[in-house]
Amino acid sequence: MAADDVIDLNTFILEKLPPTIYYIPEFITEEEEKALWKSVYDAPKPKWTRLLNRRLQNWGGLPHPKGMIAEKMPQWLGTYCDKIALLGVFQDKTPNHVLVNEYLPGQGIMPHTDGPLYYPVVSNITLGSHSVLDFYHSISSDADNISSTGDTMAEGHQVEKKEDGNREISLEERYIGSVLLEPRSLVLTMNDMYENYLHGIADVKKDQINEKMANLHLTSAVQGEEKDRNTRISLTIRFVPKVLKTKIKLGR
Ligand SMILES: O=C(O)CCC(=O)C(=O)O
Repeated sequence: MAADDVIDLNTFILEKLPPTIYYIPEFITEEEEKALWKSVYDAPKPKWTRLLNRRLQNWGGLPHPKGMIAEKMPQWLGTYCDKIALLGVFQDKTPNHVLVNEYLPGQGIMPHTDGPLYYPVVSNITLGSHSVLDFYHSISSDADNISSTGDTMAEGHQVEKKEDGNREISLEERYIGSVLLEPRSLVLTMNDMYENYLHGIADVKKDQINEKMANLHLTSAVQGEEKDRNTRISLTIRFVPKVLKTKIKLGR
């Protein structure tokens, strides 16, 4: 998508999933993708946080219930915060927080909701490899993992008690569909889909393209095809409304 192209979001809405998800292919150019990739790997080593199953970088500050102490967004990310702000999905706000996730083949993120620290819209740019974002019904907010990293949920088989009985509902049964994330694409998740559904990425090394992927018409993939995953970088771009005005004072 050229920098001055006007994006009509209606063209990119995914009708097969609950409202509202937009999938915009080729949101950035190959040159932009290369430059972003280089900036991620040029970041100082201490910028990386290593989790059990992936690494991440946090830009813009650390979101906290009492408010985020904002840090200046570097220009290489600020450009995309501005570009996404122009889509209007954050109303008059400009995203002020970016999480960079690195996934090697076989790494994923446990199903989770993004929780109340963020304005309820999330945008994700994909670099490098494709991946598959899966969505699940959430049946109880107590049992959901309200975390911005998707890592506090116990690994393994996840089941929850149904409120009206004893039967447990497995994650598999709560699965509603997926979005194939191709390199350079942007996905926007908001409304019911943000508030009431979990999203996650399976820790697999390849994906079988299938009819549960709600955006196949907007991708180059063919049903039945098997795609190997390579290293993927995602930029999760959000707006944190509660920012502390006071700066931390060092010394006297
Ligand atoms: O990598 C992605 O596209 C999803 C990342 C995510 O869900 C998160 O950072 O909370």
